[in-house]
Amino acid sequence: MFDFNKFEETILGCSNVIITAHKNLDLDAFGALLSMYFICEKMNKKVSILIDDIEFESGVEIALKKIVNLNYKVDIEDYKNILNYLDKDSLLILLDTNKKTMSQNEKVFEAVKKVMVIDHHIKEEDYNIISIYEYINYKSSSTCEIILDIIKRFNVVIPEYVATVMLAGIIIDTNNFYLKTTKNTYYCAGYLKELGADITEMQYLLKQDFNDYVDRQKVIENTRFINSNVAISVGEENKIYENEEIAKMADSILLFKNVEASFVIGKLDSNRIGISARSLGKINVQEVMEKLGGGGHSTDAATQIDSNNLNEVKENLLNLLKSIV
Ligand SMILES: [Mn+2]
Repeated sequence: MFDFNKFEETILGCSNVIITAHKNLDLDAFGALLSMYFICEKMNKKVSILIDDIEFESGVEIALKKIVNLNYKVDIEDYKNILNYLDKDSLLILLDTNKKTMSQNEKVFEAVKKVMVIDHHIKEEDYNIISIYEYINYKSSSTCEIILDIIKRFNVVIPEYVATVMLAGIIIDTNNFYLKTTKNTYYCAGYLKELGADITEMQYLLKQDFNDYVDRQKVIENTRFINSNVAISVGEENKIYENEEIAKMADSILLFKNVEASFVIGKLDSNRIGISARSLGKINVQEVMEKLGGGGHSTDAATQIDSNNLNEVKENLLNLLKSIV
């Protein structure tokens, strides 16, 4: 359970708040940053958002421009400027990741003494953040859903456009309310509508890039099936994929008829291959990923392998699956 008292006490007990999230911001991370900003403001804290990204995903870019046009006074700073804001009682809130190395700038962890983490990703064994308070729940659909519970609890009024961004974040992270969606997720969506989320504005945030879509379809087109219910897709030989792209393709393939589990293999860089695995629950994909050096949860797992040989990785996976399914 989220400890609202501890959360409030931690915010009230610091001199100022710096909020940050993972690199390559997505709409869940950005919605979380913005909404947490307004929560801290409501608690009368000086608050700034740390963003070091230079390029932005198209939805995030649109949202960034929009908050400037709407004249929302949100203080966004890069790492260099943030250093001027820090003292021994500053609080850093890390959102939508629980890894320092994945954060906007991991150096900030050396510059602050107090850290809070709010996230919905699996906490791995090498977790190394010493925090005053952390809430990391992989069962939550999104960081925006966790933060919306804080908004409800403290009756925070967020600007309408922030509600729009948060709703887009929930939609992205649940793949349109398919994944990790609970009663509370729908309730949050309804509450965001009440706060003024605009569906037309949201569509602009969720628009896909045509070429990315075509690239994903190419991989999906090459899906092969084992026992007709396990799908395996392999990325193109000379293409490097973002981790999230591989994960999204595995999410998409799980939606097809008969598919109980999906595995997508793709190059993450010249000598690293990633596998994302998804399951509806009957097949434990965590067991499979663990045998390949990875981890996760029974319905949502992944691994990374030092290799540049897609075929070999696929064969290893196939062999493993033959003994399981
Ligand atoms: Mn997220």
